[in-house]
Formats: sequence, structure tokens, C-alpha cells
Amino acid sequence: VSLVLYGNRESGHSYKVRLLLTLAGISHEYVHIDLEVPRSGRPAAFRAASRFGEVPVLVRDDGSALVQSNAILLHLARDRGRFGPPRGATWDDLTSWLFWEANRVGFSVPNLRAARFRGDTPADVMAWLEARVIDDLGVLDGQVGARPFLLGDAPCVVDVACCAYLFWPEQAGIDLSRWPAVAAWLERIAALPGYKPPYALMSPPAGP
Ligand SMILES: N[C@@H](CCC(=O)N[C@@H](CS)C(=O)NCC(=O)O)C(=O)O
Repeated sequence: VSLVLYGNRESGHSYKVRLLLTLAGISHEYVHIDLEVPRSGRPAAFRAASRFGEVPVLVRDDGSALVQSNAILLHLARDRGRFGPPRGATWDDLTSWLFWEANRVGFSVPNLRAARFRGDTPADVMAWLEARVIDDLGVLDGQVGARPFLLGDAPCVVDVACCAYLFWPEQAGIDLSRWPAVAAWLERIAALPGYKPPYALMSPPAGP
């Protein structure tokens, strides 16, 4: 196996990367990291590879490690020639959208989900997160209301990045019926050959 992906079951950022590897049919080994364990107690190989202590991390056959989910997606798209810009879009478009994702929908939705899991977030912070989610879903809805995938007729890494946490809408308390174009776009992604939902791809191996 030439690629090793470190990830976690609850991490949509890890799911993005494994989903792309799966959709593109890129062979890899998946290693689950228990994030309940403090950073200093995580496996040494993971700690050595994880520049910021987070999942996901992709380690290549030369031992070099890539971190940050969208940087990994961009690398794989360029390196493997898969899920790059569709006709009519450029690599620069793709990069802009990946930065938007990291700051907007890849921030607002996971944080709202985490806040709901914790259940102790102050009401004004919840309202702020909800307002961001509503804005971000509005942007996505406008975009995929006009074309099948975010940048055109074919899916690219931007679709993979933006969809990840939206496959757990109920966990974030998001009712996707308010954004019908987003719901239809997620169905188109789920219909791609090889697609698997988050927990199907990210679960740790069964114990002994
Ligand atoms: N911006 C990063 C976010 C990665 C991230 O937030 N990872 C979380 C899980 S989703 C993590 O590793 N948390 C455990 C920790 O920080 O110790 C990316 O896109 O890869």
C-alpha cells in the first residue's frame, strides 16, 4: 500500500479525503485515530506525521505527510488527474472554493454539530453558528440550483469538500428541506459510483 490515511469516525474532514480516495478508486490503508486519547498519547507514527496534531493526515510512500483536508484533496486531484476542475472552471476557481469551504461551510456546520453534541453552548453562540450555516447553505443552494455540481456538469474536489458534514444534517440540526437544491445535489453525490456514507467509510475496524 502506497498511501496511508489517518482519520477518525466523527471527522468529516477525514471523511472528505477517504471519500475522494474511494470515489477515485485510489488504493490506500485507513488507520483510525482515537481522538479521545490526548495528543501526546496518540501513536508515534501519527504524531510524527501530523503537523498540527489533527486528522486527517495522508502519508505517501516516500514517507512525506500531507495535512489539512483541502490541501490533501487538491494534491490528489493534481497528482491523480481525478476530480479536478470540470469544463468551464479553472484550478484557481477550485482553490478559491476550497478556501471558502475551509472558512465557511467547513467551519460553520462542524462547529454547530459539535456544539449540539456538547449541549452546553451559550444561546448567543448557537445563534451565531446557526446564522452562518444558513448563509453558507444559501450560497451552496444558489450554486447547485444552477448546475448539477458546484463548479459545473461534473463533480470535483470542491463537491467532495463541501458535502462531507452535510451527510450528517440531523446531527447539526439542519433541515435540508429548506435548501432543496442542496438536498438534490447531495443525492447526485450519493449516486456516484463507489460512494459510501460517512460511518460506512470511517468506522474503526471491529475489535478482537
Ligand atoms: N482544517 C483542518 C481541520 C482538521 C480538524 O479539525 N481535525 C479534528 C477532527 S475533525 C481533529 O483532529 N481534532 C482532534 C485534535 O485536534 O486533537 C482540515 O481541514 O484538515
